[in-house]
This record gives sequence, structure tokens and C-alpha cells, in this order.
Amino acid sequence: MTDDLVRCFVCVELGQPVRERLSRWVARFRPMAPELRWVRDDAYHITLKFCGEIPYTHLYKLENALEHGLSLKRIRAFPLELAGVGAFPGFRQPRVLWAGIGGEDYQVQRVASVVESAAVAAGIEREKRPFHPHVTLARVPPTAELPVGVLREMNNSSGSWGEWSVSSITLMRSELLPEGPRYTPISILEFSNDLEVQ
Ligand code: 3AM
Repeated sequence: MTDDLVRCFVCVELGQPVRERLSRWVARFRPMAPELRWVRDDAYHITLKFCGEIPYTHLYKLENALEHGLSLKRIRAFPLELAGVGAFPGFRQPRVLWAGIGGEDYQVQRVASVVESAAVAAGIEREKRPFHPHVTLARVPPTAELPVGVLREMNNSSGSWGEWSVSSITLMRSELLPEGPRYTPISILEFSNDLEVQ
């Protein structure tokens, strides 16, 4: 029975001022390319791991494994900058338009690897593709004509939307509704802020 299953993913949520700046910048382009499926700004996030549909009864395993992994690897709050745009698989034939990470991304890579191990420990299939941290801004439907001018302008006018302190990760439920996906936090896993013993 599908109601025993929950579709979920683990993500980093954006700091509110960064989310608002990104949202204001994206709002310039939305009316210029209504054929794209633009993500609502309250749904912006950086996916660390898509878990797919898992039995509800497995959620506690995942939560425990995440908590254990974050503590074992001593994950602490770290600054993250959102900057620049990109496209998957590339701007030539884009399927997904995204905002990226400014500067070094090793801290978020480290958290993603903790999450991947925790998910595998909880029985979730390992991701085979390399992790590329991003915030999905829009999806390009296969039938849409490519808004080349808009893409160029987005590329040319993107900069930094600022930095925030990542101090937790969120286990998010995703429901696929006709009007688009609805994301609801299941749990927020705070990083420990214990001081390191020198
Ligand atoms: O964070 P973004 O928007 O890039 O595309 C889905 C979204 O990614 C992705 O998981 C995030 C939350 O739904 N996703 C959905 N189905 C997926 C799948 N089968 C998937 N990622 C990998 N495999």
C-alpha cells in the first residue's frame, strides 16, 4: 500500500535573507520565460540526498543514522555562500536551471557524504552520480522552446546572493501534487555546537 510509504529527501535550507535576495533576482526572469517550470521560492533548498519512497517505519532508522553520523563526524555550523547560475546537463540543452555555491564547497560535500552513509545504513540505495550542490530554480519542459535570451541574461547578471550559517539539515517530505511538489519538514537535525576540546 502506497500510504505506508513516504517520499522524502535530506536537504540544506537557505538562510532567509539569501532566499529573499535570490527570489527577487529570479522574479525578474519569470515573466520573460513562463514556459519554464519555476520553483516557488519557499521551496528553494540544496538537496543532499533524495531517498525516494521509503516505509514510514524506516524513517526513525534514517533519523537515528543521521544524528549518529553528524555527531560521529563532528559536523559543526559552517558558512555557505550562494552564487552563480548553471544548468544540468549544460546550457546547450538545459533540463534544470540552478543557483550554485560560491567558493569552496568542501564543508557541504562533507555533510553530504555523512548523509549518504547514513541513508545507506538505513537501507536506502546509494547515489551513483557525483554530488553537485545546487538550488533548483526552474525545470525546462521537454517541449518548451529554449528561452536563449533569458538564459544568457541570467548567466550574465548572476552574482552572489550572500552567505548564511548552515547549522542543521532537514529531512523533508515531498508530495507530488498536480499543482507541483509540496515539501513539509519531517525533522530538523541540528548540528552540535559543543566546543572542540583542544
Ligand atoms: O533539489 P532538486 O530540485 O535538484 O529533482 C528532485 C529534487 O532535486 C530530486 O530530489 C529533489 C527533491 O525532490 N529527485 C526527484 N526524484 C529523484 C530521483 N529519482 C531525484 N533525485 C534523484 N533521483
